[in-house]
This record gives sequence, C-alpha cells and structure tokens, in this order.
Amino acid sequence: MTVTSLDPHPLPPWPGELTSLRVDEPSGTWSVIAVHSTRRGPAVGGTRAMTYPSLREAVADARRLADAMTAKVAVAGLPMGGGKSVLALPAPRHRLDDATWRRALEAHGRHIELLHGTYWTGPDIGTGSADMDELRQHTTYAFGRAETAGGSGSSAEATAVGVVAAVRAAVREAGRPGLAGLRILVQGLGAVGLRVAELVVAAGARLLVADVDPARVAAAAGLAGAVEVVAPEAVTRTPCDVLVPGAVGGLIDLGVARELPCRIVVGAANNVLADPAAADVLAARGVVVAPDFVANAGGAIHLVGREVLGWSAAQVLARAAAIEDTLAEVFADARARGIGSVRAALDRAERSLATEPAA
Ligand code: NAD
Ligand code: PPY
Repeated sequence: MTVTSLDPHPLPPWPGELTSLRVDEPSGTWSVIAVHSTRRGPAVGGTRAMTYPSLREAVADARRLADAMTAKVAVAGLPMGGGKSVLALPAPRHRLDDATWRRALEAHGRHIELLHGTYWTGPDIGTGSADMDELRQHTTYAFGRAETAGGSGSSAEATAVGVVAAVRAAVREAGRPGLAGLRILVQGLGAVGLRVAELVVAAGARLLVADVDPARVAAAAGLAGAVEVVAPEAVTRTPCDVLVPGAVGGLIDLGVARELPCRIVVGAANNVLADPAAADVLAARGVVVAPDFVANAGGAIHLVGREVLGWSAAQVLARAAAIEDTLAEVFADARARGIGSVRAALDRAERSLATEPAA
C-alpha cells in the first residue's frame, strides 16, 4: 500500500505535533486533543465543550486554538507549549443530563492522562473550575480547579487586566492619550468581558455593551451612568473607538474587516479574526489591531504562573499588566518593518520559540 492510497486523508495536514481523537460511545461525545508545539515545554490550553456541525470542524477548531496557544505562551515568555482540546458534545451542554456530562468528562480526563503530561488542560468556553475538579479525578494534568480544591481558581481577573493593558497600548498606538472619553464596545459580558467593562469605565471610558444574555447586559448596565446597549447582531456595524470582542472567536471576517467602523480592535476572545487576511485589510484601513494571543494571555499567565511557577496573585497581575509594554514593542516593531501587528507578534513568538525558556 502506498501513502497516496490513504487519500482522501480523513483529516487535512497540520504542522502541529499531535491530534488525538477518542469517542465515548455511551455519552456520544468526541474528545479531541490538539498539541501544536512542545518546543518550550508541555502543551497547555483549555477544554472547549460545545456542539459542532461535524467532527472535522471540531478538529479544525482544536487545531486553530492550539496554534494560538503556542504563540500566546511564547510571547508571554512562559516555559510551556501550546495545545487545546475540544469536547464535541451530542447536544448543548445545558441539555445534557448530569450523568452524561460526567461520563464525557471522565472519558476526556482518561484521554488526557494517556498523553502522560504532553498536554495540560484548563477551563475554556463550556467548562469551568468545577469541571476541572471533576477532571482531576481522572487525570493529573488539569489546571484551574477551584481554590478550595487546591487549584488557582478563575483566571478571568488576570485576563481582564491584560486585555485592558492591551487597550491602553493600542489607544496610544492610535495617537490618543488615554481611555477617558473613548467609546469602548465590549461584546460578551461573561467573566472576562464584564470585568473589562468595569475597568474601562473606571478609566473614564464611555461604555457600550452587547450580550445575547439579557441578565449579563443588565449586570453591565449598572456599571455606569449612561451605558449604551447594542444588539448582538449590530456589534460590527456600531461606530466605536475600541471594539473588544469577548464572546466567541471568528467575529471579524473579510467583509467585516472592510467595513468595521472602529479605530481599534483588542481581542479578549481567542481567534477573533475568522480569516488571517482580515488582519491585512484592517491594517490597510489604519485600524490598530491588538492580536488576541497577546492581549488575552493573562489567563495563561494566571494558570501557569500560579500552578507551575509558584507566583503570587500580585505577581500574576503585574505580569498581566506588563502586556501593555509587550504590545507597545510589537507595535513599534510592526511600524519599523512596515508590517501588520499580527505578523509582528507571530514573528516575536517565533523568536521566542527559537530560544530556550528561562528556567
Ligand atoms: P464566559 O462564558 O464567561 O462569557 C462569554 C459571554 O459571551 C457570555 O456572557 C455569553 O452570553 C456571551 N455571548 C456568547 N455569544 C455571544 C454573541 N454572539 N454575542 C454577544 N455575546 C455573546 O467566557 P469568559 O471566560 O468571559 O471568556 C470570554 C472569551 O475570552 C472566550 O472566547 C474565551 O475563550 C476567551 N478567553 C478567556 C480567558 C479566561 O481567562 N476566562 C482567557 C483567554 C481567553
Ligand atoms: C487560553 O488562554 O485560551 C487558555 O486556554 C488558558 C489556559 C492556559 C493554560 C492552561 C489551560 C488553559
């Protein structure tokens, strides 16, 4: 048998190190683990639990997210590699009974354990600290358990602090002195987005908010005198100084990039750009883009900092705030070389990958 006889290949090629798939038939759940790189250390990245139109799309999502994790931890200077996993559920999580969900988590934990520490997980969309407590019964390799269970708890504060640090750097890059008076639109008012909203209001920004969940909108509406509520489907058509996508990825495709009426984009969500070429379109229009894998690294800094490197909460927050300086350097490099900020940040990740992480 020749290699070509395997065509069409069940999965497209990918430069990552490993894609591992296991199905738990009783719960109807696929567990997909993508390890992009272990060059700097064990691959880290959360477990995303959701439904997908096909297994191929679940694999593609895990791989794209793993790519971003490698760049994220490399730019953040963490001695780790990048990976991600996906639990492709048979139905939305809120419709699964508890026994089915626990079965799916058990199967995922056993899958992670089979990789003997090549991949460490943590929370992502659809999973939280309580799920990490449960996973830890089946694998050692899970960060982000509740503090009462011996973990480092929620990473949302550090992520939000890092995102706002990125907003500050991007605002300066756009030639504005500070956040005061700017129209900042936060899409997705979950653990990260709501805290970002609080912090930018405290810095004097004018807040615009959007969420599909009215309860989250109501929570944000209480933050400041005149919060403007934007319908979720109108987010990319609403004029603003700074757009902070903080829901799910893929908000900005090529069409959106050509028309987006905002001066600055700072990604709190992972993979905000649905198409890598959208970065060039935005750059050509003079839109300042803070690459999400730089801006939202506070979560990884929290989980790895607290649980691997023994940092205090204060050290974690200081490292998250330092994203402002990292991003300022990325912008300066992009300007000097006449390239986009996403390219400059990816080059920075490459340089970091080529050197040994500090002990
Ligand atoms: P979360 O689940 O707490 O919040 C997500 C919010 O987005 C929810 O309020 C939800 O109702 C809302 N939402 C979903 N779809 C929407 C839509 N189409 N329009 C508007 N709102 C919508 O999640 P989180 O922990 O706040 O994380 C937010 C994003 O940041 C996620 O994409 C996550 O992967 C990313 N991220 C989080 C961390 C972290 O430390 N939590 C770290 C890095 C990246
Ligand atoms: C992310 O930042 O997107 C993550 O997935 C966070 C993370 C970092 C390290 C271990 C597990 C999850």
